Amino acid sequence: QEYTAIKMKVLEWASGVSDDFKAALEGLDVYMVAATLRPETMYGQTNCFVGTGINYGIYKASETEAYLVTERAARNMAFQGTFDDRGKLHKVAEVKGADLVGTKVNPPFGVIPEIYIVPMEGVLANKGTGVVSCVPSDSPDDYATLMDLRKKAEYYKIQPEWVANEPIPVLNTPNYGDVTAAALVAKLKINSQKDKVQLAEAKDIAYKEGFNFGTMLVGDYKGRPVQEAKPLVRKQLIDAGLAFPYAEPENQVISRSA
Ligand code: ZZB
Repeated sequence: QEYTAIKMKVLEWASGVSDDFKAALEGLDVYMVAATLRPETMYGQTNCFVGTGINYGIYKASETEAYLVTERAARNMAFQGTFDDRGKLHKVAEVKGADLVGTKVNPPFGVIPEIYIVPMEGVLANKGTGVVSCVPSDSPDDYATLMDLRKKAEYYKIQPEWVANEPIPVLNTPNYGDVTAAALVAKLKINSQKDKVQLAEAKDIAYKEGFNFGTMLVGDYKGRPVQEAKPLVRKQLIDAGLAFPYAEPENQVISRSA
């Protein structure tokens, strides 16, 4: 499975992280790295998800940069030549997902330049990087999760203003309009992120409709079919140093709804 790893620069840590943690990161630009199959939707990021019970590490990529991902992902990256010191892990700090909630990051190509880290229940520790970009316009899981977070901010230990961004129209599909995920969540009567079966179906439809019939509404490839724009936006992100290819070995591939 070939993902695009998206580098979200940390602008401000949540109040949950310790002073020792911050001290360990002195002099480094830290990026939370999300694995996505849909680089063309990055304009529509409203948040970024972590699993509250997942352990993350911060690994040096170069003298000046470090990436926040699961150890499993860092190991894959090391072998894929992502880090200057190929094949080696240099962990500078570790942190629990719960302590990252409220951190502010910059999403590459995002229409909204500063977004907050919030919790998602279904984030898998053994898939991608354990960091997930939230695109509620085109991912039904993300849309349903965002609605849950808004309804129960206190329960999820978040500030309401962290989830105040509305979904941003990124692409049009002839059958579901400019905010495909919202239309599908309504159509399949999905009430929350716990409605796994309907969400799996909605995701399947959203992928197919977006890829086969979608037209871009924003960015340099506005007006072009998603099928054409997808590799072009991916290349733009990579050329700008905001993303890199990340592959998941065959035996590690897991589907979100599995
Ligand atoms: C942004 C995005 C925008 C995504 C979209 C999807 C969609 P899949 O489909 O199951 O093979 N993801 C990545 N890592 C994890 C994880 N550890 N736990 C849970 N979810 C994860 O998985 C690929 C997608 O699952 C990734 O692409 C990511 O969300 C999420 F408009 O990134 B995506 C219809 C889907 N649309």
